[in-house]
Amino acid sequence: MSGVLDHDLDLYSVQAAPHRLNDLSCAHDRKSMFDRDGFLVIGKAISIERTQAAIQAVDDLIDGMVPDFRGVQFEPGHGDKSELKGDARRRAVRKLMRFVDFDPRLHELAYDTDLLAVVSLLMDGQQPHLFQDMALLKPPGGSEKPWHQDMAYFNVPIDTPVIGVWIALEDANVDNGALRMQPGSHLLGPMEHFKRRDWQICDTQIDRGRDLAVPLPAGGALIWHGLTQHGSPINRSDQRRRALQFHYRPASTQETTAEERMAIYGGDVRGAEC
Ligand SMILES: O=C(O)CCC(=O)C(=O)O
Repeated sequence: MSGVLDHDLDLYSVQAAPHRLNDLSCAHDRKSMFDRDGFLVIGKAISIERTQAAIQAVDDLIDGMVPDFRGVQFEPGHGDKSELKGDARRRAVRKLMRFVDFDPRLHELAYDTDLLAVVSLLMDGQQPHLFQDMALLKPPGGSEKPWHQDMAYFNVPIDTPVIGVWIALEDANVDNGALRMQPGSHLLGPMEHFKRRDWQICDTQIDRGRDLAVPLPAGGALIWHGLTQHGSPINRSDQRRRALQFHYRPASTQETTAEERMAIYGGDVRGAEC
């Protein structure tokens, strides 16, 4: 394991989120739970066959089977990436970006009709538009994703109902870097973010001990509101924790500018302390 622990361990709780819905159909009468907690946990969102096909698709993209695909990002500290081959290369990748148009197996997951029906419901019936797709692969030693709100990354009006969907391609648990959520934190509104270990909420602003870990089996999903505070610690195990993440906004959303976003979320821009 190559990861470096550069943050307080008590930023992340080990207490598991209690409510897990069986499948996507159960989400249809749980909008009030989503509105209260800022997230829903689904035990089985896609089949094991589709998780396996997705893992193969991710490996194919990492292995260079689709020459035009350029969205591979590595964990820090791996030297010359062109020298990395096979399993060593796959285990060095932190994320893939913008892959849906490069692989039909991943494309069909992002546009799954059962999933989009839930996303639309959580947007109060608006039509979802996929605007970001990533694979977050957190290999053994894979680095922390500090606490943040996804809205701090997106140039959209502040009241846009952005929905994030995170699908576990293999079991995620407290040791290999399952996501941590602050329940109800979307109701606190936008938080200032700072460029520290990442683009993140200041560690001193995190309500320590209130967060929940969200372990998921392969094929499970976590669906959250764009203002819900979340993050994930370093992967301290020798197991991988591969996941897909999709972000949707209403198709009618008009983009804003980075300046407008930073006027709200940019802690340093606003002269705030961290
Ligand atoms: O997958 C992870 O560990 C973190 C994902 C996340 O929170 C993000 O990219 O917004």
